Amino acid sequence: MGSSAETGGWIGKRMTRREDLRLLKGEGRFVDDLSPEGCLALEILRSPYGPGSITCLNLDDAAGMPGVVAILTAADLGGLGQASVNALLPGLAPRPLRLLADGEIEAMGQAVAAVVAQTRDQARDAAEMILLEVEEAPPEETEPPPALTHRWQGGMAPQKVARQISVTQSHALLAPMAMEPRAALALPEGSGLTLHLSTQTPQRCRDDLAAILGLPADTLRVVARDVGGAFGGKASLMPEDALVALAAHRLGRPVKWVASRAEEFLAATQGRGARISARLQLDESGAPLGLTAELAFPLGHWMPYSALAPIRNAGRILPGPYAVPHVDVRAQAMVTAGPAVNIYRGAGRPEAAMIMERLADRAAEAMGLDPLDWRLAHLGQPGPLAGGEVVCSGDYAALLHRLAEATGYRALRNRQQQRRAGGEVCGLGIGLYIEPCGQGWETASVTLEAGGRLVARTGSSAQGQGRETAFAQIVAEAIGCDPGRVGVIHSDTAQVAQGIGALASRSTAIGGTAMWHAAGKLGALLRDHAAGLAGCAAGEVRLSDAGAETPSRRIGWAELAAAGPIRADHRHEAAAEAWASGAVLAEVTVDPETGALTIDRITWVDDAGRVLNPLLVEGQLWGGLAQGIGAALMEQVVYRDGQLLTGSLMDYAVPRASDMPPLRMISAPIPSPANPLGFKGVGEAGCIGVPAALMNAVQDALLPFGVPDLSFPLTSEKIWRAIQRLP
Ligand code: SMO
Repeated sequence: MGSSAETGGWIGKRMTRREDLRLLKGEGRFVDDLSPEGCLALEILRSPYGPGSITCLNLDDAAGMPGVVAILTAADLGGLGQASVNALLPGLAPRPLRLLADGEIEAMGQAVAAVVAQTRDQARDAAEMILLEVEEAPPEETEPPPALTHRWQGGMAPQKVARQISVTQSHALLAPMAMEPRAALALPEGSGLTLHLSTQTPQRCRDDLAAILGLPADTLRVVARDVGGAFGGKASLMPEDALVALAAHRLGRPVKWVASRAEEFLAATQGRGARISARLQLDESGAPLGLTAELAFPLGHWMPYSALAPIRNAGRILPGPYAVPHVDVRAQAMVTAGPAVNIYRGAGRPEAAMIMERLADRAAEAMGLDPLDWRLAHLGQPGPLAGGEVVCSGDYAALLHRLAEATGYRALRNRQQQRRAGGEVCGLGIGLYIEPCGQGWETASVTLEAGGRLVARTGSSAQGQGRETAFAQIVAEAIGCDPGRVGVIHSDTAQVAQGIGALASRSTAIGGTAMWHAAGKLGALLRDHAAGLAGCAAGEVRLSDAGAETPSRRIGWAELAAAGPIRADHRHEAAAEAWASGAVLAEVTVDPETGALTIDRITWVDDAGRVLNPLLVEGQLWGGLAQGIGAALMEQVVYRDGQLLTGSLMDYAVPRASDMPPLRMISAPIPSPANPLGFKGVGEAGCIGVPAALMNAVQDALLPFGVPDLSFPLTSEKIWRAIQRLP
């Protein structure tokens, strides 16, 4: 396949993003930038009440409002099909999305009616004129049975336990905070529709919409041109997307909906929210013998496609990077009276890392060891985990040694003792993690088109990661041309009929591998073609940015393309998952008077496998770190008395540039054997290792105060109360 040695070395090159000039010049095209002729606006009436029965839904006043074209309620939705829910674990009774509440309200914020009007303001005004009365149900007295239970078990249960370490953690619900809120625009076309969606999964959205609307999938085209962030919040089809499609299909006119930020807080999917209890059994030397854990994950009141991914990820990757010969993990997922809880950057991996990292620190404390030393003594190896998953590669000891060396860890510990003696409150925290990066398949094609340009089409989508830059590098490496010759097309089902999209940190490992194979196949076709033209053997042809070099002459790209396009396709099915890993050290100082936390520095040794483009990797690490800091320090969705207190960015804190700490990143790549290029995932890592390191650092800082286990977010109030021994 590609002859990387002699051609360019595009893989590993620090290329700037080809996407950026367009975006920086304001030439990005997000859904709300599109306003076709005669486009109607859709706005949604959401229940301001929690669970209960709808006793009155009167549209009369709203229907007479200026500009109103139609109002949809559940009564108009007969005969619709269902979206899919990924059966990642057995035994789930799925609750797929419903477009509008039907008789019962299951959660505050649930959509009750959709108003379509000439303008957004008119639709909004009319929605306010709908009379909705709900008889709220009394709070449930008994917990309903879980929607799903699952157990991961493996290894021999320990016989003789010397000590048991217990930790319980509650994770706040988080809002996946994309800069661009969700948005949908549907245009009737022939017997079907074109949908512009802000989504991570265009093809699956098309298939789910086809099922819901009862239309053949090939009459629907889903396009996601620019997507302004997603983080899991746009990974699955949402009720509003389907409402827009339905309204446009019924009315025969373009219809658009763009979520307000308030709506995103009310009704977008949320992340995290689990409660986890775990116990690590140790022998007399402090070595782990077994891990038992109970995971309780909320689901919200309906289930998007990936609803089970977080609980499955959390359960299957325990005990993480440690040598624990026995695991017994019991998980349950509960339907709850809130928005759907779905994947959010990390998707279960942060929860698993958090519990193991706290157990590790507590175990070290119990054994009178430094947290680094306990870890170094009890690291596992890549290969099978006790619960059955198989980690492809990694060297956890190397990560920790590198981290200790780079930070001067032992000296930092000495310095901490001195600072403590001087009355300062300061801590060091390690976060060690493993991170599986997705399974399944992805598609790619590469075509030599008229004029000599190469066009790569990928089923992976993009929401700001730099996909076009990255995949052009892969094609250039495989073919031997310059990346500038390669155009990359994605996120349009008319151009790429089959694909999965961008989620689970899978795009480069799986989508990039598909692209590598497709480009390799095209290279072979091109060499054959050039050999025919030049009358030589294919083995004598070398491709370069100038075209095909043959013994007799050089055939330029345009000439190669002159007889018509030449295309190669590949569908890559990953035989195994690629597992990234990393180690983070957080250094923090706490002001004991106020509880205010300062992150003095974060050092991060990261094994993201073979690095395709260091600039893109660093961007992903930085972004994940920002969201990891958000989760650790400030973000939480708060409900009180059934109402949402964090309904705007005035109330829900997200990190700002000034919250970013000094960061040192050290790349320690071990190529993954799971794919030919050795790629692993990287996009979610910052949400996995960084929060765990911060938690351990804060708990370490508070050790002299004898503080019990804390939960995120570590607000100054929470830290101050802990120091003051207040509840
Ligand atoms: S949380 Mo990601 O979009 O799999």
